Amino acid sequence: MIQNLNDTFGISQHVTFHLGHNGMPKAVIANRHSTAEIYLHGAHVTSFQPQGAEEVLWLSEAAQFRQGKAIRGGIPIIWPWFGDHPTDTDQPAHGFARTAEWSVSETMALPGQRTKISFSLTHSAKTESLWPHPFMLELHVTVGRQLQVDLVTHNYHTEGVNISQALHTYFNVGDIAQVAVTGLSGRTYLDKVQGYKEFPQYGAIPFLEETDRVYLDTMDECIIDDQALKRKIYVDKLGSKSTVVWNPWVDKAKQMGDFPDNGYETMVCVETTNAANDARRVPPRGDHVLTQLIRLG
Ligand code: TA6
Repeated sequence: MIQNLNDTFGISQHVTFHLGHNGMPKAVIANRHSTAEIYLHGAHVTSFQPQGAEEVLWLSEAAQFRQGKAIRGGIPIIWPWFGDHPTDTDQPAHGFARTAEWSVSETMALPGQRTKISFSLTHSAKTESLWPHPFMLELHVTVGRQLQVDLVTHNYHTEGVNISQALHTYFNVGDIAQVAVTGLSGRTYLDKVQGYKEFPQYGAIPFLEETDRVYLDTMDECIIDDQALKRKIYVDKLGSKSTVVWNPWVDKAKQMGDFPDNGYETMVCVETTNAANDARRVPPRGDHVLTQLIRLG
């Protein structure tokens, strides 16, 4: 399989394919700007590292790379529902895209020595059993000094379909006690930790306890100000009016088997979403694009 992937999609100075953790296939992007890694399992970006910089994404040391399990960290693709299934509690939280086996559909060397790789997931009997709608999902990952991730929903149905989704990105930080997220001041958020009560956001978001918030009506760029690593991570977006900010903190970290007990100290999630009142209706035979843009300041 790896040889076939390299023969078909490999591009020297840009893309090669390898067996990663637990023998799972992954694409390795290496160009003059950055390196990145994407597993075909879940079309899951697990690393993005601009040349000369620290790793930008957080990946759990206890992540389980196996069928049916989402990789903990990186950029999980949450689709076609965010959070618990709207009606059926037996369904997996955060949908099925992140545990599905995707296919590589295209690789390209772009002008300016950037690299683009695309993955696709098409409806099947298995997906129909979970979600009775014909679709094709694409993930485009463009690696330059900036990382651009586009999640494209193609509705193959003759009727519209409702989705909620996220690019659920885990960012690597030096010390959560010295991190603040800015860009959401003046917005309203639903606080999952307090039964989804609504609160206004004044100023920067500090991390002093479990933090799990859905910010509403925001097209804002967020900035992760990391004093310990002396850097800022800029998280911009398109096709989204909601942003989730999450840190599990001590107790929740302990409850997750694929998350080190102290892992909360070096990560924060800033998620580009269509969640809560920002769920989207994709028109018949229509598309919706959710884009996240990540760069260092
Ligand atoms: O995006 C935040 C959140 O919804 C949290 O409530 C927590 O459940 C997190 O996602 C991780 O969910 P997971 O299913 O990946 O363990």
